[in-house]
Amino acid sequence: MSESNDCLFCKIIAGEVPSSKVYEDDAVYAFNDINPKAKVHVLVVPKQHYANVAEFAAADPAGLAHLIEVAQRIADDAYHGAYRLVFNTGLDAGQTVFHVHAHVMTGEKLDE
Ligand code: D5M
Repeated sequence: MSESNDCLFCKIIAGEVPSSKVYEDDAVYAFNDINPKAKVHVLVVPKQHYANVAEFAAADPAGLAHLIEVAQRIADDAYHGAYRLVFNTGLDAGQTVFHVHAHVMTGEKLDE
């Protein structure tokens, strides 16, 4: 479960595909979304490969809490702690990369 051969985000974490890194520690990697939907739009991903947030939560709840803590810190730095956190789950919800990722959208007042 640690890495999936054909996973884009596993390749980004491994440095095999370039990315604009925002933050990294032993458990998570954060980088700017290539197609930003807000002034600051960062993807935060666990280094372990899980297909979606439910799978991640079931396997590693503390890891999910840590990922959210990292998202909070990014928003604290970018825009006084105000942010939108989105986990698209499933094709019909717009998930295109099946390695769980939090979209952290912040840096400005967001549309409602
Ligand atoms: O979100 C997948 C997101 O991943 C989408 O917002 C584009 C982004 N993306 C795709 N490729 C890259 C690279 N190479 N760098 C940075 N961001 C990328 P989803 O919720 O699955 O639709």
